[in-house]
Amino acid sequence: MKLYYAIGACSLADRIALAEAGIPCDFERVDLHARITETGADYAAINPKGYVPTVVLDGGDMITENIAILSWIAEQSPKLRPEGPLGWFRLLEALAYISTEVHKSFHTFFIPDVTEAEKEKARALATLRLDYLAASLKDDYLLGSKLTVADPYLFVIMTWAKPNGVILSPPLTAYFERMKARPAVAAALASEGLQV
Ligand SMILES: N[C@@H](CCC(=O)N[C@@H](CS)C(=O)NCC(=O)O)C(=O)O
Repeated sequence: MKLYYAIGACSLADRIALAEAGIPCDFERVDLHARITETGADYAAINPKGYVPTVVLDGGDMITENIAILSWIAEQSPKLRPEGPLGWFRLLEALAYISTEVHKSFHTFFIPDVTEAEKEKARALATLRLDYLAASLKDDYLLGSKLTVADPYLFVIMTWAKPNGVILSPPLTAYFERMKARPAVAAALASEGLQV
């Protein structure tokens, strides 16, 4: 299988989750401005949505959207999903919150020529969304004592906080450091040449 990614983008969540799951994968970098991959392929022809992540499975089927890709990884690797009768739904609930509330609250920072006032508004919203998670964090990971595929997604968004002036509360700073210390996370960061 192959993951189309951009350096430091939300596709890093899928790279980390794949590493945690021990699922072998090839990686192809996408230049999101030029819409060309590192092999010179036209990215729009691969995924007409034009953004990352995209996964192409060994049989040729394509999956897009972090919620779907991370759910697929969790299905392959049950250790990365919560247990119990509501486990799947707790996972979807967390992935949806991270995608549609936390991830989206960082959107402004990636728009060129955005004003400082707009950035300040975005910081306030991102802080509000993250504060909810800080308050609900009762254990080492988002959904309890073990890592699930929701954690790499939140972690990657948190890597965008400091560079954009979003201050993480102490519980989230501790969570961030805990995630960073995981060998799969460190390896994924190194693969993309990132220091966070
Ligand atoms: N709805 C998508 C959004 C993915 C997304 O926001 N990707 C960003 C990188 S984190 C991207 O590729 N942006 C470039 C663009 O939209 O042109 C998902 O959840 O997977």
